[in-house]
Amino acid sequence: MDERADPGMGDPASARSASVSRNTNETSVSVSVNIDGSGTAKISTGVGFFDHMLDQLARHSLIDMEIEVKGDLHIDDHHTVEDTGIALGQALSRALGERRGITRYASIDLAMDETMTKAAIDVSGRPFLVWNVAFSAPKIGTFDTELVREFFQAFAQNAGITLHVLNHYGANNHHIAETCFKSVARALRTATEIDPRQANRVPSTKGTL
Ligand SMILES: [Mn+2]
Repeated sequence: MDERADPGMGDPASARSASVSRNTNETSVSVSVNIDGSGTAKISTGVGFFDHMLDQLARHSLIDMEIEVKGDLHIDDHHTVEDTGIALGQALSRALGERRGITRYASIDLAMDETMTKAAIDVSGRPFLVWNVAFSAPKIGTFDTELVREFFQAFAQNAGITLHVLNHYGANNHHIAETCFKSVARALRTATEIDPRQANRVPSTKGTL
């Protein structure tokens, strides 16, 4: 495995951005993020439904994301989805740096038509996923619904965030998946934003995250 990181050294010291390239025998992933962006997305994973979900993640987190993946889709979508989650999580963690000044905690109950999903985030440095989402079908089009969890597991682990996702109810599996991405996006936006009341402090009594 070859992993290279650009911690954004060429950017101003205040810029919260990072790039990660991750190459294995299964996938080649390039990710760039800018936390203080406007939600612009340039996404190409070769998996249409996943591109649609990542678009939502960028748009509603206001984190600019460029994601290009070439994966072993002749096998299935699993490696592509998981490795995108790993690289995106690593890029976010690097962009957050020592996590100084962040709001840290956020949660939202997000409605979409008949579906309601909660995401609660602690940008803690401690990776943890609690996943309480059930799909009523194994596929959305050609996309395996179980990969939604795989993505968020890889993302939370590598971003160093505690992430709880709870689907309260819903009937349509596309809506259930989409509310997972949108609720995480909105919670991520708030939790990673600079809190002006503690802009130069690490938000922990330990002094480190
Ligand atoms: Mn949709």
